[in-house]
Amino acid sequence: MTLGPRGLGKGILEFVGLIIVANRAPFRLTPEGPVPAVGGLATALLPVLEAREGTWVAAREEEERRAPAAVKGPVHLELVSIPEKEWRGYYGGFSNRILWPLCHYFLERVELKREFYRDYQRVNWRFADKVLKVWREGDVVFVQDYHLLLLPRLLRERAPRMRIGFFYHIPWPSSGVFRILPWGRALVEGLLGADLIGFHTQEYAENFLRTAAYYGFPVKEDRIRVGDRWARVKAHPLGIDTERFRNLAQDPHIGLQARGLKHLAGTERLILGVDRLDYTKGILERLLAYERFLQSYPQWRGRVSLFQIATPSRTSVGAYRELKRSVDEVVGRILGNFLRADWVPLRYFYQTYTQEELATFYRAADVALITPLRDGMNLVALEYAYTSDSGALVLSNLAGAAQYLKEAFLVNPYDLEGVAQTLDQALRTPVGERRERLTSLKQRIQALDAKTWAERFLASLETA
Ligand code: ADQ
Repeated sequence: MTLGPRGLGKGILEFVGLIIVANRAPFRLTPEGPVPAVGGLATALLPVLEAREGTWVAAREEEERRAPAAVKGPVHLELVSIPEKEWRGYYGGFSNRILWPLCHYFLERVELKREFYRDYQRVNWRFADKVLKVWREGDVVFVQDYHLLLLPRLLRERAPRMRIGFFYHIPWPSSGVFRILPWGRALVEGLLGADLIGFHTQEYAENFLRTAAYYGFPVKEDRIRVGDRWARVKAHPLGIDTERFRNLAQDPHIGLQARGLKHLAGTERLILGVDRLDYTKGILERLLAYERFLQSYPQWRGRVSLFQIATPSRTSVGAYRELKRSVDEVVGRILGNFLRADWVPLRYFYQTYTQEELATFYRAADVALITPLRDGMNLVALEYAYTSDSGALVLSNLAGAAQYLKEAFLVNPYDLEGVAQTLDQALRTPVGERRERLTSLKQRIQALDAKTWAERFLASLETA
């Protein structure tokens, strides 16, 4: 499917072409035309793709079956068709009921079913066929994330000279945990088909090196020997589009909206949580910590309000529907216990917003409470710190972002009392100190800019 001309311009590097492979396309195809996807991946990869002869390979999603065959758009898109049953095993099964919980250390949620693995293999083969169809000698292939761990090796076997990069967006767990998978060796071998493998943090990179060593691959510093070649492993953190968020931070219209939102809260201070509704994001624990905070620090009752935004996510997976019910229940309980005629302690928004609307929330909030139980990076923390003018960021020390955002108020998200205490501290911190922390945070976030991320990764791949 062609969404625009190939070869719109010249890239900085001398590649013939670039093929990005990801489970999701950078925009959804609707009968009305392409709708851009919000989030880190599209932001980070579209500019580099547009600047080259770029192709994006992704799975064709159910809702896109009725979309027009060709739509005018920014890049050349190739869709991989996947039969419904295989999609369920590959996506809802192996990706989201095995790899996702395992890599986030939710071992009791891992469902080791062989049929999931078989569908995962089949879909990775389908992706390999599609990539090989569009690949031309010299093209660089850049594969994304945990849905496609087997792909690099499948490509390497059929095109030994292909340049392959891979970025893993979620945590790579300790090797002791990864070994739980009966297919662990095959997955690691699959990934080792790549020349360069990137992770958000040094910790994940080291975990991967140890996992490869466990399966018997010789490891030398940041390199792993695979037959007669070497694969390189690197921490290469992905951040946000800082130019975009700087503009949102300065937009006077959004400033006005933010004041309106603060007025709606009706309290001295506004606390904000923004997440996909996912058990790794710690929404339930955060609500319990907030409940504890209202109990332990009664002086804040009537003076603070928590706005929790939860984006609907993976609603076809049972665990996510159960989580929704539990969150609804705790929201109801907090409101039942604390709501007063003149004070709404908590507002819960179960919906998706535009980036402008999210920026409005960021600018209105005095404190962002970002407390995932595990997270590869967490871009919301970066977006908040970059957009806020005088707010405080309370951040989980189990998010990859905590490795970089040292001036945040770091918390252990499992320690409800500790979160409540740090929330009190953040609320009491004078504006001067909050601004100083934000200035340092913004500098750190600038260094992780998403628009240069892919260029930097591809430059490392050249020399890998
Ligand atoms: P996610 O788990 O999706 O990403 P995150 O990094 O926080 O988590 O990115 C979420 C994105 O969605 C943000 O850009 C945010 O603005 C947007 N978003 C969230 N709620 C929204 C809403 N209600 N409406 C609109 N947009 C919303 C995975 C990994 C992370 C890793 C990223 C990037 O799990 O750890 O940081 O990939 O590699």
